[in-house]
Amino acid sequence: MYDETLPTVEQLEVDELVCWRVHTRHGELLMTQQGAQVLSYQPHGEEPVIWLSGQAAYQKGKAVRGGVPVCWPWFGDLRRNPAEIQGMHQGGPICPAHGLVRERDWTLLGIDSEGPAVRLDFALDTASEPLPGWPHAAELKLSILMDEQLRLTLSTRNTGDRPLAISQALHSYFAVSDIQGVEVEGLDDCRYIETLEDWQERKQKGPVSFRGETDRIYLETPRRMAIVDRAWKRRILLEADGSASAVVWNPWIDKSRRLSQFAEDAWKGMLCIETARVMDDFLVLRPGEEQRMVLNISSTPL
Ligand code: TA6
Repeated sequence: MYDETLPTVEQLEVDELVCWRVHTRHGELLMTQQGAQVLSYQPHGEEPVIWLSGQAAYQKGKAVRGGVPVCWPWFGDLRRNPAEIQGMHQGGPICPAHGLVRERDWTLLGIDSEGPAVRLDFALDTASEPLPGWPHAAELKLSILMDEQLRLTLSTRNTGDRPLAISQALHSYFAVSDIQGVEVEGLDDCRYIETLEDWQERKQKGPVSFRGETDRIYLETPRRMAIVDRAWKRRILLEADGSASAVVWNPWIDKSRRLSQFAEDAWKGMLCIETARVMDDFLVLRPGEEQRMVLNISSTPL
């Protein structure tokens, strides 16, 4: 007799990409080998927690819009990174936004079920699979554990003989009822960089609410922050370890028109909160050193 409480993992092809659909008694997850990218995550009986664009393209070498792209070995525009990180790049013009690994296939190390939970482990070894313009040896791993929550652990080990300077982010797209009615709790009194106003430094007062394009880098962030969504009567809780910076982004109306794989009104239903190591919170790894960044995502009723 089939025991429906046991998890199921199905490997499938979505257009050009190898994907896995994981179904457990808690919810459903879809992820792809390209970029070891979580694409969607929905607890049973709830609205999706992780947002995926309705115009997502599943093509080799093109990051899928939505889910949790991994930004590494730099976040954002390389030229806006600290000099130590810029110095790690020794290539010519090849320096795409958000680094070099979200458009490459990672190696599946394994899929394990632990009772009602499922864990998928991926790795990318830059010694055996060099990144263009970034001639350094590192072992990058992402572990995704789905039980009643979703836990992502991104680890970097410096397998070379010189220090590594890296900025990174789990660029999580969250699904919201309407960005105009949600708030982000937990960032009160945090310093942030207002990238839309000449990268000036500001200080957050109270919860973050949204009345226009928002693209802020918060610094000295606490372990816990939450998206409060009164219309969907839920709070999405983010708990981070090994990260003291976070990016809060919504493109709003005008920027949405310039984004690929993004419907004109998609800005209303999504919000990025990106658990990061950026700006003065970037990673420095001695030879042989490993550092981890953990993000635990859960949703609770309001
Ligand atoms: O994390 C915020 C951000 O840097 C925005 O400025 C916007 O560019 C977004 O990332 C999406 O970047 P992408 O390269 O995925 O289109």
